[in-house]
Amino acid sequence: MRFDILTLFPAMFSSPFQQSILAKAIEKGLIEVRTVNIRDFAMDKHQVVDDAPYGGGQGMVMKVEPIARAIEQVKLGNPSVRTVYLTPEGKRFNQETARELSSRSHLILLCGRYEGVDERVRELLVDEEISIGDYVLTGGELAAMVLIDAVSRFLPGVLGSDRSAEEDSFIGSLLEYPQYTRPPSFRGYEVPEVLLSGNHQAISGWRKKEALRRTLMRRPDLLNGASLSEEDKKILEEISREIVS
Ligand code: 9D3
Repeated sequence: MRFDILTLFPAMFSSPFQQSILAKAIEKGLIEVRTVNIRDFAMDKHQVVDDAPYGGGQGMVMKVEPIARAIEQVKLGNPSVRTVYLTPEGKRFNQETARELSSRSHLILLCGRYEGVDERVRELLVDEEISIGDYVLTGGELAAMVLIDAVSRFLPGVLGSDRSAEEDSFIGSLLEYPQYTRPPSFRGYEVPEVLLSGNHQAISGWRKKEALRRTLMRRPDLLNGASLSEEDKKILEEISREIVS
C-alpha cells in the first residue's frame, strides 16, 4: 500500500517511519510512504502557499493552486488514487475506518495547516475528510501519522506472522485483562497467584473476569455493543455484587 503525504512540514515524518513495525513494513515493501512538500508546487518565486481569507477574519488559508498541482502530480502516476483530507471537521476516525482504508492500494493524505484549505480544494479534489478526535491539533500531520499507523496494521505481514489486527479485542468487544511478567514480586506487589499456578482453566477464568471488570469500570459503553455470553453476564453480576459489598 502506498501513502503520499501532502504537507508543508515533510520533516515531521522522518522518524516515525524509521522505527519499529512501520520501518520493517517499509523495508519489506508492504507499505511505501512518501512526502510531497506543497511549497514545491507554489506558483510564484517566493513560494507562497497561504493567503488571507476573502471576507476578512483571522488567520490564513492554504491556497488552492499549489495543493491542486501537488495532487495532480501524484495522480499522473495513478489516476484512481483516493484523496483524504485530515481536518477537525472530518468524520471521526476509528478502527472500522482504518480497516476499510486498508483495502485501498494508494492514498493521498492532505495535511491542513493554518485555518485550513480553500473550500475549492475540498469540493474539487478531496474524496473523504477525516478527524482523529475531538481535540485541537496544530495541523493534520500527526493525524496522518495516526491514520497510517492504524491502517498499516491491517495489511498482511505488517504485524508478526502470529498476530493480526483482526484479532485485536478492542473494537465492539472488551478491554484486555491485566498482564504481568517477571519478577513475581516487585516492592511487595505480587503477581496474582493464579497466573503462577499452571492451572490453565483457572487462568482463563481469572482473565475473563478481569477483562470484564476493567471494561465495566473504564468503558461501560463497550458492554452495550459486546456480544456477551450468559456466563459473561453472570460474571458481571458477580463483579457488581463484589463492588457493592
Ligand atoms: C478556528 C476553528 N478551529 C477548528 C477547531 C480551526 C482549526 C484548528 C486546528 C483548524 C485546523 C486545526 C488543525 N487541526 C488539524 O488540521 C486536524 C485535526 C485536529 O485538530 N483534531 C483532530 N483531528 C484532526 S485531523 C486534522
